[in-house]
Amino acid sequence: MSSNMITLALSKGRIFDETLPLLAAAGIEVLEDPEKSRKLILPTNQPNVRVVLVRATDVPTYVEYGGADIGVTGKDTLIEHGGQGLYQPLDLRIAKCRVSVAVRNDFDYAQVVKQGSRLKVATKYTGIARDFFASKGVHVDMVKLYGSMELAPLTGLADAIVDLVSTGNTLKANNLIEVERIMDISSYLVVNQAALKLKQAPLRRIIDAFASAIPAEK
Ligand code: PRT
Ligand code: MG
Repeated sequence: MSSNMITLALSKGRIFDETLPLLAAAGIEVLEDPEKSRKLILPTNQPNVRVVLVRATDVPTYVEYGGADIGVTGKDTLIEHGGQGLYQPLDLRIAKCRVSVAVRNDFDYAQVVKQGSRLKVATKYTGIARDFFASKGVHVDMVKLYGSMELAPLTGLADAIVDLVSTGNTLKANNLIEVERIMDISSYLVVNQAALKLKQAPLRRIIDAFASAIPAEK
């Protein structure tokens, strides 16, 4: 690989889709559709820029260790990763949602908090959940899950979940209600710190173009 190649890590789905307009502002066009291609490395119209497709939770790791120079990742994922070794120059204000606590309609969350009883929490976001409940003084038993958190309260696996909510439709469809809003989430540009020094000019160009194309605050 030539040393002036810029590798950008993205995950398929909403992050890829919502990053496309920012790439366009930088004059970068991805030449293949990740939903149609089986390739994990996608060329762009710029010979020195390529996109690697990784799991959303792996983006910070790729950038931390230099598997990619730059990436786009949710604040949720960034907090759970820890952010070590990553320069985080921009809140891109895309892929917005929130991290919330949800329970079954018929579960008396306020009572559990008031009485100081233990709460069984299922989540992929154990770091965020631990900090949040510790700050409230609520004792929790944490169950780590990797997906379909909504199922946990319905099957008795947990009393509550900590998960991402955007429209609220998924909670509603599963008879769950949002009882706490922990934090607002959007996606960030993350940059490998060594790459920022070694490939300063091309990375600065991308960072500046992204900055100029960030959607306005709603
Ligand atoms: O899906 P997969 O397991 O492959 O990986 P992933 O879930 O980590 O990736 P992806 O692409 O689903 O999410 C990547 C990032 O998008 C997350 O880290 C968030 O920062 C951001 N994002 C924004 C969201 C949502 N909105 C969102 N609504 N990620 C997930 N959701 C899910 C949520 O988990 C819940 O299941 O959508 C459901 C709720 O949506 P509503 O609209 O019904 O409330
Ligand atoms: Mg998902």
